[in-house]
Amino acid sequence: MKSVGILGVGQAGGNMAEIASVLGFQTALINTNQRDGAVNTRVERKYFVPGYNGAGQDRSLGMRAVQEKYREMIDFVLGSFKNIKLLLVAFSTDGGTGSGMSPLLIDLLIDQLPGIKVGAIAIIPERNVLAGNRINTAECIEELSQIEGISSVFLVDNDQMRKLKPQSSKHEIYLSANRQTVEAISHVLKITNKSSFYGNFDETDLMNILGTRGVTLISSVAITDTKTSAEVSTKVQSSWENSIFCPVESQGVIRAGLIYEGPETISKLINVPSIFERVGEPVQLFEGTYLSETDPTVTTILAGLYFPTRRLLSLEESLEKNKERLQNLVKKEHTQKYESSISWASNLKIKKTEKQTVSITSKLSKYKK
Ligand SMILES: Nc1nc2c(ncn2[C@@H]2O[C@H](COP(=O)(O)OP(=O)(O)OP(=O)(O)O)[C@@H](O)[C@H]2O)c(=O)[nH]1
Ligand SMILES: [Mg+2]
Repeated sequence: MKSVGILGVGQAGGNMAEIASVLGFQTALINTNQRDGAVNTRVERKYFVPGYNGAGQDRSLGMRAVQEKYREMIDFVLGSFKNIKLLLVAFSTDGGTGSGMSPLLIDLLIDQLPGIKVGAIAIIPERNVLAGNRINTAECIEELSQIEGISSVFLVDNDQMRKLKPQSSKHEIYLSANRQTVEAISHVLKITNKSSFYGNFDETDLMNILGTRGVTLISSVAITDTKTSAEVSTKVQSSWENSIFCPVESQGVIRAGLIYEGPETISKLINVPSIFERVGEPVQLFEGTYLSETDPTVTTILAGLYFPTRRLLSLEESLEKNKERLQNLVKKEHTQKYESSISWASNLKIKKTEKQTVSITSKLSKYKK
């Protein structure tokens, strides 16, 4: 059994948990909307918050659901995962349910799950989403970044997938993003089960890295046909730009993993200081070398990174630019009135309501000659 569990919250979280189930993770989901969660058939354990029918992009509704039902939610989580070392709560930051519930829920779970670290898989929306979604993301990330005892936060960037596949439908973007995220985590877990003569990367190493507070990124890159250390370093560094996670923006990785799989000849080209030049040397590095005749691949895990200010500002900027227009739009909701210029014409439609009955005798006399 894998030592990482995935708890999906809200629709995107449920979809992430669905793929995780397929890849053999222990999973569960929580939603305010039963119909959304029902489609994730591979997830066996589900908790639907009674009395809710979705949060309609309203984070405060999601948050309220936790305030009302946190006891049930904690019990549900305790009963859903067995022998895990890390629980990752997956959700989108721009909806209502997952975005509103998750920071508070994570904060509570940190103290309520003995011996289990709690981290997050938080989805950042594409650049073209509308104001309401941007506001949700900004609020959610701010709350998430303030949680004291939190472990790794994986920031899944839907925009990264859009860059790779500009013509895809939303659905394809979501599915590929979910798959890549769960595969990256699954890949590093699988490595911990392999043995090597030359340097094992074991589960304790991995948990040490993933237990780090801050933003975490996992990336893998094939280094087939590379001839120099500099080329290898460049390829590894560009894998940090092209993974499904928000690209690294600044120095400051705290703990890292560096795993090489492939033939021995190419393993000699790995030069740790040169690889880490861009992000700064971490406090601790956990290495693994697995010699085989497969394509040479370097997998890196960078933990303890700063939240990517530039990426988040790109979401906030358009709010700032449209501040007045947005404020006016919202004000208008309650102030707007339509005044018709033809109100006089309403009289045209007034029917005489009371019909005067005329007596038979008077009608008869009217026709009398
Ligand atoms: N990567 C990924 N992103 C998704 C997926 N589904 C939705 N999203 C993102 O999540 C946003 C919508 O959030 P949902 O997860 O549907 O919201 P929710 O948590 O269910 O909250 P409410 O529907 O408001 O109650 C979209 O704008 C996308 O950014 C998914 O399966 N994968
Ligand atoms: Mg939903």
